[in-house]
Parts: sequence; structure tokens; C-alpha cells
Amino acid sequence: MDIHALPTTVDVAFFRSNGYWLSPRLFSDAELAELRVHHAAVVAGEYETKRPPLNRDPEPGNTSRLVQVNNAYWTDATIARHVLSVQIGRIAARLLGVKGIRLWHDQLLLKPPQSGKAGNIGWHQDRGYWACLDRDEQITAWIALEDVNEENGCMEVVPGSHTWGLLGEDHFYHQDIDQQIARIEQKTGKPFTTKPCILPAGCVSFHHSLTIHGSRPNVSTRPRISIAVHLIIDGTRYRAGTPSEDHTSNTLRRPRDGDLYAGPYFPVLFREDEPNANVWMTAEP
Ligand SMILES: O=C(O)CCC(=O)C(=O)O
Repeated sequence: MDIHALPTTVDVAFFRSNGYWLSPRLFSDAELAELRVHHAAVVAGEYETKRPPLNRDPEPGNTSRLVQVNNAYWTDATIARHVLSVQIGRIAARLLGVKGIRLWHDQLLLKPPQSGKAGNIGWHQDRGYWACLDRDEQITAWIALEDVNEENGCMEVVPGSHTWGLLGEDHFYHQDIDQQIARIEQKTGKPFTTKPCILPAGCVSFHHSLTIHGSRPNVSTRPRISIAVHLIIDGTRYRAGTPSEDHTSNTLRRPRDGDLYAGPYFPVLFREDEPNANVWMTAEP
């Protein structure tokens, strides 16, 4: 992990106005090679720690459609080391202009080769699934373990859409993604213009939780493999009675209204005033 690559003030300004930012390369060839082996093991249902993930879809052995595994870091020490990296947290904190970052949950992803529509991820705002969080400003770090581009169905974002408010268009599983566009345009009165997040392996895209994003089929012969690290600002609290009451991360602790998301289920990646708060950190930069 490149512990020196931090967004510049120009990068931060780009993130603030566009709602996403693509990092330079953060992971070395050796780290990527190791991560790919561990990613494949988790997809196959081989859990090094013997602890299963929080949930997954579909079951191990089925790679005929998009595979997602939530809290894969529970199952594997290598994945945990990178998902919980202090550097990912530090970059996220700088982009959001906050002092601390915790994990909300991770999501290991595999979009199979020649996926057809079964590989699509419908247009959505993460915030739509995270209404139980008491603030709008959250962020995801999406780690490319292979080169991703339009051929293998890279993520696409709508630049600036994080300023449009919450649209109620939460269609992660909607495969006919072109059908959604006219309705979103009608709702917002704005043209739906997307930007592909083309990333060489080892680079990471960061997107704001209100940014509209989705992805299209993998038409290549290679899998698209990645890990999305969903992050919350340290100090985020639970808001009761929202449509995302049943978010899987709430099943971990059954919070009461106003409870802090803290403790071992929501580990600290980075805290400006407490450099050793990240218990997974192996070296102080
Ligand atoms: O992997 C994709 O194409 C989309 C992932 C996503 O929705 C996310 O990371 O929030």
C-alpha cells in the first residue's frame, strides 16, 4: 500500500464538486497478486478464519451472476488488512474533510465474464440504503484488483449528482438500467450524463454516498474483481424508523435511536487525533 499518496487540494476540490475521485495506484503488484488469491478463495467459500461473512449472494460455487460477499474481511486476514487500511481511511477523511473514518461494511464483488444483464448493477445512491445513518456525507472506496474499463463493466458515476438530494431511486438489483434513466431525468430535470470509472489494477475510486452510480455488463472474457469498502464518518449515529432499518449492518447490534456506530463491528480505519486507533495498522507512516 502506498502510504504517501494523498489527495491534493485540487483532488479534494474535484471530489467536492463531482462526488467522486479516482486515486493513483495504491496497491503493489505483490499485494494485488495476494489479494486476488484471497478474493478467489472467499468467492469459492473457503474462509481462512473459519468465520463466515455477514452474508453473501449467490452461494459459493455459483458465479453465473454478480457475486457479492458482505464483510468478507471477517473471513480472511489478508482482506481484513487491506479493507481496514489506515491509508484508505486517511484518504476518505481528507476527501470528506473529517477527522475520523470507520468501516460500515465491506463488499467483495465479482462480475463474471460475459455476464449479460446478470452482471448489471442498477443506478442507485448508497444513501438510499443507508437512511439509518444520521448524516448524508458518507463515502465508499472501490478497490480494483484487475484493470477495469467499459469492456468488463466498470462502475459509472453521474458527476455532480451528490448535490441533487436523495432521489429514492435505489435499484442496485435492477438489471434494465437504461429504463431508469428517463425517470431520473424527469425527477431531477437534469441530463443523465455518466462517467466511467476506468481504473488500472491497484487504483481505487472513491464516491460520495449521494452520487448516482451503477454498472453495465461485462462483455469481456475476464472477470471484473474488486472490493468495495463502505465507510462512515467517526461519530455517525443510528436514526431509528427509516426504510433502511433492516440494513445488514444493523442486525449486528440492534441499535437504539441515537446510538453511535462504534465498537468492534464498526472498526476505526483512521483517526487524526489518535494515530494508533486502527488496530489493524501494521506500520506507522
Ligand atoms: O461495482 C459496481 O459496479 C457498483 C458498486 C457499488 O454500487 C458501490 O460500491 O457502492
